[in-house]
Amino acid sequence: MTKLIITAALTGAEVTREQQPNLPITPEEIAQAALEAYEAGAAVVHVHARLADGTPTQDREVYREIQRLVAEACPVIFQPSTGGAVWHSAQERLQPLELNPEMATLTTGTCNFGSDIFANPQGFVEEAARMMQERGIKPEFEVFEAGMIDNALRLVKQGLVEEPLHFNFVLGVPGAMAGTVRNLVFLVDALPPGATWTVSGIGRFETPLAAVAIAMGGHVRVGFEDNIYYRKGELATSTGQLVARVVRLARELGREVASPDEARQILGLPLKT
Ligand code: KMH
Ligand code: ZN
Repeated sequence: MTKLIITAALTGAEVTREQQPNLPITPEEIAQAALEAYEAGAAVVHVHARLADGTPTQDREVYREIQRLVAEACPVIFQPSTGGAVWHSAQERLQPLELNPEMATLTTGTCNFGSDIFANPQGFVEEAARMMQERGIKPEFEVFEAGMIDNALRLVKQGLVEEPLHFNFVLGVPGAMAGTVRNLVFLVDALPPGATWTVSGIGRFETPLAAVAIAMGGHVRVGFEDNIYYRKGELATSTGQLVARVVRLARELGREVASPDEARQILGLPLKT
């Protein structure tokens, strides 16, 4: 089976320090969390920027500093968010793409997100896809609802994205698809040949879906953006701790873990070293 790519979602836009005292916020803290996640086995870091007071920001200069410090710290694939927070404007959300990262996320449809709406109208999706294509940035399609797969395939027909595609199934966000094994299997079945996929189980869905994805030949995302607990009632100490558990699960299930360069090969990205 292909080696397992572990993505560490370090900060997100929603979790607060009050909820998770170890949440990395400053560029230095995010780079340190990236290093810990890399040392534990992560090949990709999914990054959201914050201002010093914890407010989510899509400011390219904050992302630039994070990108620089992460690259100094370790050779992971840097994957900034174009999702931002639900209240960010489309233009704010596109700013990290100006840094030409190897990858970036792109959600290909609108859905409920807790009591908010995560708006991704077609015009925004096409503009983001075009910008990524022009800059050679590989999209990771964030799928919160099944129709988002179809919309990613539409981008292929429009000539805005080249195959092979890479998807992340974000399962368990209140208001969107639940974190069930049935949903994961259904989504994987809907993928085109040659596509790669990872799963982000939100909250209590994180570890069970990680185990299923490892067994199915998919990839896994964990981290404070998705889940702040190590187990029920016990906060995790770091995203690295959550990554380390995925590595142990993978070993038990006979799956080797991909280095960043092995992940680049699996995802069809140019090698760095
Ligand atoms: N914060 C969510 C509203 C992404 O990073 O691309 C969107 C999100 C998706 O986290
Ligand atoms: Zn995100």
